[in-house]
Amino acid sequence: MTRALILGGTADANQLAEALAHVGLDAIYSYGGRTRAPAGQPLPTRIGGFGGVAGLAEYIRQEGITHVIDATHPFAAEMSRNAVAACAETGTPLIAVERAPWARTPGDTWIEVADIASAVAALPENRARVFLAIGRQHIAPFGARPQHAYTLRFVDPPEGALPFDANVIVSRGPFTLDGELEMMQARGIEWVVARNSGGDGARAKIDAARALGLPVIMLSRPQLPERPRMDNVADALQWLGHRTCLGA
Ligand code: 3Y8
Ligand code: NAP
Repeated sequence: MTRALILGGTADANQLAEALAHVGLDAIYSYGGRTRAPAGQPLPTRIGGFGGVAGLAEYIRQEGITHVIDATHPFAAEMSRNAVAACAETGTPLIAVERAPWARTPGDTWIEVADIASAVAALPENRARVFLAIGRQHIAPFGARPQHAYTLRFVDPPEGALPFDANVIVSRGPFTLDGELEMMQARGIEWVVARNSGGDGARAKIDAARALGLPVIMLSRPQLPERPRMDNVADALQWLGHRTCLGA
């Protein structure tokens, strides 16, 4: 009897949860507990870490999980690595729903960097108006360049002081092209720092930067261990042995 664990927290995971609930498959949706009020799901939901590889392996055994679907974000590298290790340890089938990275298109001005330190180093010396669209967890290193006027975007209001003077937009996305164009023009944004998340939920800022001729410092994805991958929810459903109702 199939009992699936969805490692969630993304638009893809939400679409998968809708589809699994629709076909009545026994599944649990898991959030890491990063945001104060995560979106509700049509499946039983758990929130918070498992306690590393051992904790996830124990959870799989105790809950009788038969399949794990890693539908986390491409930058949720630790969760993805733990899932590979725990599924190997327990002999549990694992699949990753992993959307393709955004590809540079004509008109894009990207500076591709491997890590946050390189992103900081890629900023200009002279004061500029910089939109840091990389969330809350990894912004402190930009404090090394206090000459810039930063705009940050968080899912939840900041707790306590920021590591440097900045203007914060609180919004959880998904974002629209018109909304991004309006925000960037109103704030006179000159540089954008983004992660190559892929998917549609956050690509509007990339399209807006292209339309405005702005440079984007683009953080490349972390390396993940090899694991079976699909780039769409319909295939993941079929992997679980269910005819998809998603038009495939
Ligand atoms: C808690 C679940 C949906 C899903 C929304 C997607 C789209 C918007 C793009 C920008 C970039 C960023 C950030 C972002 C995107 C979707 C999707 C996606 C980027 C939620 C969610 C959780 C999180 C965690 C949060 C991180 C943060 C990253 C903001 C829910 C809304 C910047 C990633 O405050 C914090 O600690 C936030 C942490 C990890 C990265 C960071 O380091 O700060 N996502 N995002 C999940 C959990 O607890 O398990 O609250 O409902 C999900 C979504 N985030 O359609 O409803 O699918 O990719 N999320 C990045 O790309 O750099 C925003 O602002 O342009
Ligand atoms: P991460 O750094 O890869 O994981 C750190 C630890 O958080 C994991 O080892 C695990 O703790 C716990 N964790 C992460 N995701 C979890 C999940 N879905 N269910 C249960 N525990 C989880 O993770 P992250 O990058 O902070 O991402 C956290 C969540 O936000 C994920 O759901 C991800 O899909 C979502 N998200 C992240 C980004 C991003 O930019 N990173 C963007 C959009 C959405 P234990 O070791 O204790 O098990």
